Amino acid sequence: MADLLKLLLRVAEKAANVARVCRQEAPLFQLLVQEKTGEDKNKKFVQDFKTLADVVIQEMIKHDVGAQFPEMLGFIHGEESNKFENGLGESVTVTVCSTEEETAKLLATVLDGDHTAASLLAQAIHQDPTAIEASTDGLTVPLSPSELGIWIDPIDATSQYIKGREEVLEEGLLSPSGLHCALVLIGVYLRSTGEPVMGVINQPFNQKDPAGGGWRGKHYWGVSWGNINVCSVSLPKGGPGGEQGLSAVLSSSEKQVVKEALTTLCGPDKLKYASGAGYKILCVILGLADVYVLSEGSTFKWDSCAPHALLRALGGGVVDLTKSLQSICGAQDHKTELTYHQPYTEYTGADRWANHGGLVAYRDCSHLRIINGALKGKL
Ligand code: 2IP
Ligand code: CA
Repeated sequence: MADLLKLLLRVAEKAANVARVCRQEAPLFQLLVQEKTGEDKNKKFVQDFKTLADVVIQEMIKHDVGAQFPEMLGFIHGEESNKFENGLGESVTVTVCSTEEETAKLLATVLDGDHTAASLLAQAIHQDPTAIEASTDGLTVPLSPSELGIWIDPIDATSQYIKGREEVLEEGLLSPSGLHCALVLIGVYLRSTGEPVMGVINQPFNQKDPAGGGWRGKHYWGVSWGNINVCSVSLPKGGPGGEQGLSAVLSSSEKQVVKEALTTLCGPDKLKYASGAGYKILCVILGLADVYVLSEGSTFKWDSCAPHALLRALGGGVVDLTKSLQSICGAQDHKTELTYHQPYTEYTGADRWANHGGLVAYRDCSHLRIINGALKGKL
């Protein structure tokens, strides 16, 4: 498990480099932000450069993990399909090839011959990232790669990534929108039970280098299995809620009834809104909010798996809100925790993997009980 963790930290850093390069290199940036008009709207390569960047990152992670742990191939999933259609109507399967040149050649076919963009992207994919320090020495978990599966969200909060607003982050404060909400999320779950056992979160745009103007990222990780609970984040003392009441973070599109119930519970100052499902769970992990409540099924397994593992390592978790409100013993009932191994067979496409019952992310069980009490009978 320590080797898998080191590898995931490395590939997440590579993914963050690709995300940064797509914003830093003009030919890629233009593809990323361009408005689609007229005829171009129907060309899939133009329509979906962002999707291509996502697919390329996802395939790179599959490629690198599969090379070191072949038993995991077939159990590495993500949001995107790697089948593309170029402007000529040809179908292309995007994969990471063994050399940078081959990858560039393949990408050029999806980018309708834009060799500059294809080469820049291939270069970022094949580049070795700077070493990631993680004190994983002595971390032994009795699980083998053949028991595990992976969920990847190559870039969560894509709209913030594309808008690209730069914020100066203040220590200890939640900042509702901007580039810092974009996260690379890699979660590992147990195939037999679906529990999340390891998570890596990479924030590609954490701090802008005042000298060079480039961005520095930040990463977080956690492992949770049986009595082994290790997290790169330490628990904040008291947190923003502390004795003064609970703080919550919501999506700005949350239902009015939930907004009202939580305004009553937390008070207007302790109820915050932020973009990105992954970023909102990260806020709970970092103690910038006590809970993240979502009443809709608008998140997916790839959004929640990685940060869920970190919360478990800290003694918290992520429950299905609908099930949690129905359960008699609330937080004591572990059956309400989200799992990652089984699709909803009554749905098709991405919806098979949605967290349909909504969710509550929490660090402390007592907070989950308070949320259950405040929302019971209201949804
Ligand atoms: C999205 C992204 C959105 C979030 C949505 C996710 O993933 O995190 O920001 O909505 O649930 O699925 P909201 O910000 O309202 O919480 P992606 O950006 O990868 O599509
Ligand atoms: Ca997402």
